[in-house]
Amino acid sequence: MNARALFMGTAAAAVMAVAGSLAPVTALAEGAAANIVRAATDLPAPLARQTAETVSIELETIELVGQLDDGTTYRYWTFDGKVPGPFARVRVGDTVEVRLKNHEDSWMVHNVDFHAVTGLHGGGHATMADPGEESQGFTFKALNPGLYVYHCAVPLAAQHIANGMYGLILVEPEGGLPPVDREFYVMQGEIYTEEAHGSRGELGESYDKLLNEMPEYYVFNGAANALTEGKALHAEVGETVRIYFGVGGPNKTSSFHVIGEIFDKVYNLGGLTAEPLTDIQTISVPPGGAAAIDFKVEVPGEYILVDHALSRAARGLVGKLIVEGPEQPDVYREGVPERLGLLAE
Ligand SMILES: [Cu+2]
Repeated sequence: MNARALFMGTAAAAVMAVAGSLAPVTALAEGAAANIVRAATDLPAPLARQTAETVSIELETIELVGQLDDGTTYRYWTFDGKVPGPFARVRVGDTVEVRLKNHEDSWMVHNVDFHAVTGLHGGGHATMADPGEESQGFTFKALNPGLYVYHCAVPLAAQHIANGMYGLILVEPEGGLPPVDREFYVMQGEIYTEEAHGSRGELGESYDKLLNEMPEYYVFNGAANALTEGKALHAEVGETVRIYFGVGGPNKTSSFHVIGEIFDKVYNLGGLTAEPLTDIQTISVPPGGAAAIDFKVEVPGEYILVDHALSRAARGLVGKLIVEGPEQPDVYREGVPERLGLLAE
């Protein structure tokens, strides 16, 4: 299997970026900023194979000016031009060949450290690449199933992560995960700009705020309010959904919550071999950590993805899951009988 198969949807996302931004933010006057938001639907399908194989992951580190907020841009450092980087999907026992190239227009050295790797720096040592260079790469055996973060680990790693260099790799257990109707890919991060939240134009990074852990922006999939409007998550009443949720960080633990829903199952901390937690309201996901969350959507409406440290919502950390279908008054309806006149007789 090649990287294209592993990262199905990346090309489609690139086409969408060219065709016009689907992000809720409006076009900038200069029109030069890229849409760096990776769609929550941009992940490969379950592998559905019974045997281990040799698979390839090919990444390119790209620095580019992207749209951070309405009228606001930022120079992102990315894997493959989007935040988060591509969702990698392998199976336990697979032998994985990782190749990393650093785009010639980069200013910085980059690499990649996969938490799914057992070995030196998670591959970080073998993937160091100067601008315009390709690293020697590395090969690893996926020993432990789970949902893992990967990230750039070039010093100062916190800076590379804050600028967008993180993603998830799923190592499917034998037999895979229980099937669901829809799978989504969501990651949380922080951005430390010199200018205050809400400033317009191209913002610069603040080293002081980074070291003091005082971000101006909090983001799902790279930009303020990115997973709303044209990039909201969608499902139909009665479907089961799974969110692969990770925190790039670099610093803040997420108290991930979906307003109006209860997580039926949580693969806590990304562990896929223990029994999942059940009936959970909010999960705690540390930087460099992840969780898979399953729930059935029983009632139509707009469900809001948040970090329940809710001040962060005002700094960009809001997403939406839009559920369509017939009303389910047995599960939820507005009003109580006497207020609706139903007890009149
Ligand atoms: Cu980097």
